[in-house]
Amino acid sequence: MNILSIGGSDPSSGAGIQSDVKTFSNLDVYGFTAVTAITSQNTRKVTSIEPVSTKSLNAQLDSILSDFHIDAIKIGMVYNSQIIKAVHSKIKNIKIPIVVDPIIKSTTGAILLKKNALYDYKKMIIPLADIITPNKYEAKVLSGIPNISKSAKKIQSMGAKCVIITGATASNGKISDFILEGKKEYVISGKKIPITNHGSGCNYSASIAVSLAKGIRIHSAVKIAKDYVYQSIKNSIEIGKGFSITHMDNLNGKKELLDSINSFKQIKNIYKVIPECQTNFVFTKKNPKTIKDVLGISGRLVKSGKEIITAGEIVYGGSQHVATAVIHVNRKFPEIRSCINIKYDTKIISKAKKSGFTILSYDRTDEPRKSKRRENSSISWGISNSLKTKSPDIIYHKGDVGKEPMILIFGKNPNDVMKKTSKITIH
Ligand code: PXL
Repeated sequence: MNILSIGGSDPSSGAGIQSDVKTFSNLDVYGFTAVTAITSQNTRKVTSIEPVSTKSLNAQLDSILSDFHIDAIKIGMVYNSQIIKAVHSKIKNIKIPIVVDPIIKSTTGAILLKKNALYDYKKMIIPLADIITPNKYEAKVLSGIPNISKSAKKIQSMGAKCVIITGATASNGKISDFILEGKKEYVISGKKIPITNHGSGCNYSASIAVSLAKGIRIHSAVKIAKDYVYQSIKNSIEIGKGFSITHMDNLNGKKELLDSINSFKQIKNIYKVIPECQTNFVFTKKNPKTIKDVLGISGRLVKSGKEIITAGEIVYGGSQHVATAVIHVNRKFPEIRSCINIKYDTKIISKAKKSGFTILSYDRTDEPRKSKRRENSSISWGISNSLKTKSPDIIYHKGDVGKEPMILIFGKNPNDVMKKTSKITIH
């Protein structure tokens, strides 16, 4: 997949085309850019803005459009009327999804769309949009209407097919986006992190562009974008003296986990160790607090005949039980960050003993009734009760009424877990 981002250069790489290239890359898409303006800014202020010449912009767009297949376009900062006209005339006949992110002011307060260009922006950029993603402030500037629903309708009447007003409302730690998709209106809420960051708006619209390129429906695209922005704010870095810059870490973690899942699938006869409740394979960030800090497979590794299929995606919060187990072990042994669950088998335990593994176990029938009633509590109880002074390679239990016996294999990283699994399973 290839996406073209048309927008301003931000030398701090917090926003603009530099940020978009990072987002595309994080989401496994190749990013092209066409620079509309060169801004000079850091995390505290914008000190200069120089739009590029239309000749240069046209040449950049020609270079990209004449050579590459493009799956979607994102339009960000288009500073003045000349830039707007140039973008419009090059893009207007292109039949690929276009996301327009109206950039009016920077986080630090600088004007990024000239006031006298607003008319041309509404006439020439908004109609290009399959999706437009103004925040509440930008929606009001574009429509002149403070009411969210009316404002979205007004922007749609200017020619945008779908209008998403980000951060339309916020209350009780939630932030909600308002979506007007054709005639349908709906709201999608997510957790709010109450800090202003540099880059979150760009991250949102770039993620939406990736989803559109992949043919993902708007409702899901919004959820994915909200999650991406949430993670990027959570991981934001105080790299300068002003606002934090949104950032994604542990994406290598995702790749590491994926590689190890693929190697796990290649272990001979490994389908035999997949339990009834299926298998999850997890990798946590450092210092995890909740399962949202742990990468896991949303639909687990499932057995189909002698084959193992990854059902779902590798996402934060993708596992409940195995993630809970690794969080508990990680609290006592921070070097342990990965875990997999496989079917209980005495032969596997004997083999692990022979390999010198540190093996712990707990008896679920010993769990106090009070604890059992709490959702997801057995694993917390079992792990906390079994941990000793040495970090475990394996923790197992032999089940309880209606509960399947299980082996959990722990390691520093997914590759470590995969290797241990390969060593002790019967081939
Ligand atoms: O965050 C919006 C934005 C987009 N594009 C560029 C920017 C900014 C904010 O500073 O500088 C080039």
